[in-house]
Amino acid sequence: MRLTALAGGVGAAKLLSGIVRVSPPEKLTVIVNTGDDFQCMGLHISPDLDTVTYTLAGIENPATGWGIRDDSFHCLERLRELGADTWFQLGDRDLATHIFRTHRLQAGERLSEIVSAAARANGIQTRILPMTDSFVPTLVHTDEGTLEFQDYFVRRKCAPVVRGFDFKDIQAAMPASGVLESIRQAKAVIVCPSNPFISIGPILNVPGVREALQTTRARILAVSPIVAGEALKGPAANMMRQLGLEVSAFGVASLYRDFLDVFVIDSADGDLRAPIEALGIQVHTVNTIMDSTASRIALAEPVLDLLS
Ligand code: FO1
Repeated sequence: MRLTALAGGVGAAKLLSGIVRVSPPEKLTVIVNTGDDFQCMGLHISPDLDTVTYTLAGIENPATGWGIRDDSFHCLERLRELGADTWFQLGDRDLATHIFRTHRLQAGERLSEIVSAAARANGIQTRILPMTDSFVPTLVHTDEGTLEFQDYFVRRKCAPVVRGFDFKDIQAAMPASGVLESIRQAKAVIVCPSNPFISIGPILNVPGVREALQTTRARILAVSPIVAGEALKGPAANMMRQLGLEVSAFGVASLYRDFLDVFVIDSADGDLRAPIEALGIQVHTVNTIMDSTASRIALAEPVLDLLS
């Protein structure tokens, strides 16, 4: 079965690592958010692409979800000694990825080519695609003005109140080669349990992607990133609250209702089945908390069953 997944960072990477343990990794294409990308110390950082790549390679840092396991921070410490602003923690081995990517981008290569090269070098059989080769950074409109995403997320620790989002220059961006085809030609599409605004939102805003999801013959399934009114990780619940949306799996289902066939929600949210079904979406309840390899597989299995 040919599968395509839309992915943000940590939550998506965990589910994908379960999926590739129980189905052929080479049949999976992952379209990854690049709205979090930014320049740090002259380097091009792609947090979600790296989280997905490191996790599928089995070298992710399990404590943070981002960066490389057991990495050291000698370079960052030295930069701090030199008086540099070091609010964004770049590990030594992680830095190699950013240097590799930045150098090749400067030489004129496309981001998607560089991502493929890194995946190959990491022994990954799954196809990883950035949503676009263009730089379309997420801008967060807040009560303190408009902030670049990593400024809002890491430096300001999501403290400003969110009023909305923009993805700079996205109307002029093209989907990376293979993005639309992989949605149109897949047997099924999985929307990973990622933040609907800042992880899945940018992908849906790449020209042609939402239309491809609305018109594909693939069955489309999403896993809720909200469980019992809280986000599994990150600021999704706060953002929903601040934007005046219902903070629940129902709130997320409403955002995807124009293309979603099946919504997998946590067993704790069984009472939301009827309202979500009333949106015309089939509902399946299961434990969606992925706190071990076994629980990643235990979520991946019913997801694949529902799609086969
Ligand atoms: N997140 C943090 O909260 N603090 C950091 O210092 C940090 C460093 C970092 C370095 C490389 C990388 O790929 C990701 C990193 N992240 C860090 C995570 C990242 O900024 C966010 O988790 C994602 O953008 C949200 O999906």
